[in-house]
Amino acid sequence: MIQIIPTQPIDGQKPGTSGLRKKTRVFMQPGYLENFVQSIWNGLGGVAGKTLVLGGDGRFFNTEAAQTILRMAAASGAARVIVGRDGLLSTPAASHLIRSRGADGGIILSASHNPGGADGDFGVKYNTANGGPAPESVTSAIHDATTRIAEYHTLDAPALDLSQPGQTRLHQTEVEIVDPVADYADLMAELFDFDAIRALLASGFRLRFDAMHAITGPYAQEILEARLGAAPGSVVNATPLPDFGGGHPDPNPVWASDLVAAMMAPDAPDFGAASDGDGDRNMIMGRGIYVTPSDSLAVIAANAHLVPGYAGGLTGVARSMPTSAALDRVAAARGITCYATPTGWKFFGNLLDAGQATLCGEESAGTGSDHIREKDGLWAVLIWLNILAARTQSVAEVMTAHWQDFGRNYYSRHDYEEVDAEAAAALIEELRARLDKLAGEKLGTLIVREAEDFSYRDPVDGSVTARQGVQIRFDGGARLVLRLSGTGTAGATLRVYLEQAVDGPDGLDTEPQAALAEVIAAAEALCGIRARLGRTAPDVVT
Ligand code: G16
Repeated sequence: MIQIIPTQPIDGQKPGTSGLRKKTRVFMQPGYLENFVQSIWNGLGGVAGKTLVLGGDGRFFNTEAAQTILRMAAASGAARVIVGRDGLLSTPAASHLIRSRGADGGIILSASHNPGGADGDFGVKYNTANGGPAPESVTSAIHDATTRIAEYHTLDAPALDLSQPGQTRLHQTEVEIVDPVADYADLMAELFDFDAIRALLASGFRLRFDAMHAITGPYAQEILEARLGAAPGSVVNATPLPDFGGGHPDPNPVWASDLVAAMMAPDAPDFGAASDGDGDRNMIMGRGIYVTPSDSLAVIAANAHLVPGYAGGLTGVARSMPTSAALDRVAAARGITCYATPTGWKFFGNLLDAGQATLCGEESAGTGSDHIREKDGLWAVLIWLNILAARTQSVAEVMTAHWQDFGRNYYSRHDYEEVDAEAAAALIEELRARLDKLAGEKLGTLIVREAEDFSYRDPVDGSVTARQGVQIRFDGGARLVLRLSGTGTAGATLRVYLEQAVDGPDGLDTEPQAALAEVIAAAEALCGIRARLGRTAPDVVT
């Protein structure tokens, strides 16, 4: 029985860098999720007759939200909803399912790397038929719909049993429950040389994959342990939990400190990796070495031809603007174009769809390719394993050789989290007002070469996205970027991105924070971040 429930617009339902993210309790307020979901339908011009994919990362409220969305899709006449068993799908698996099943779009329930639980964060994002995050034109239409909503449609129906794969029906909508892992694992087997990886793992090579009690546990157990033969127990924290075991499922040296400790120990495994809440981010380590996401992207670009799925070479590569220029060095050496986009995976979609880029990545631990339209944590792990198998070198040896061949871009990001939103916005606005006059100014020991507020013109559709971060380049190869995060749910997060390029052959093995000391000092000299935000140090250093 369809129910039409009168409602009113709720303030603040504006999708950010990656969908709508709020405190879980905000999403649990009566009508909050319903308003946003109905606004997605309205922003799309309705879902009658459409096929949708639905799944989430299993965080607290995932189950209830999936049932609500199923009822709302059925009440609005969707022809079919393909849903992961128990309402679960990793973000990469959802992207793949949308593409492989020719769906019109999909809803992913996740706040990604943000903590979960009743007091944590929840999120909803809409992906389009190409499998990628909705572009700005679609998210603005959805936001617009949230400001005009007057009613939502749902069903008076009991919860569906989503625990077994199969077909069922809700009102007039076909609901297909699928194994969340199988299709994705098959795709990985097509891209990579599983025999070579299996041989590597059989040769005594040890790995540790930390699923951080998030969605990739079952995926990693199936692919790494069952299909590739990694020793049982190689996948740790493998059981997804609604609150991620109280942890912060963000694969970086701070939040995955257990993995870092294991990889820095004398008896460390050969390879270590982690993924985030919804499985799209990755962290790569070798024995005694952490690989920055920017370096990982560059190494993958330089070695992709060794991997079956990319043996034909790369058409082009892309990185987000704050990501280091290590990728640019590889692209220049290989004679391919390297695009710099704003932060947000959605900006890679057009380049991937148009065949102008094969490989994309971001400093925020996202790496992926044209196999889907999201970043992909386990894909990054598998391409590294395939490269290590093909090169018969350790991670540390691969990195040393890479820096010798291409030069090195020391890189770090300093985050000031949950700071006063007005103070952070004022800091950025004042900086913007000074940009025209910065060239030639001395900040600490560094001289500004050029300064800009990054603006992106999409080479495929010509759309322009402005005000995407302050970028300052210095004489001598240093770069500083400042921007406010678009994924936080409390206060503001200021991200300070620091880079120092060294061409080599000398100076390639300095400790990164030491190599970046002059840029760190220049950032303070520029705008007195710590004093203005009332902090003595960044909260997270990656
Ligand atoms: C999301 C986006 C990424 C972006 C990251 C950080 O990642 O998909 O493209 O780089 O947020 O964005 P911000 O700096 O605005 O917080 P995820 O893994 O959270 O979906």
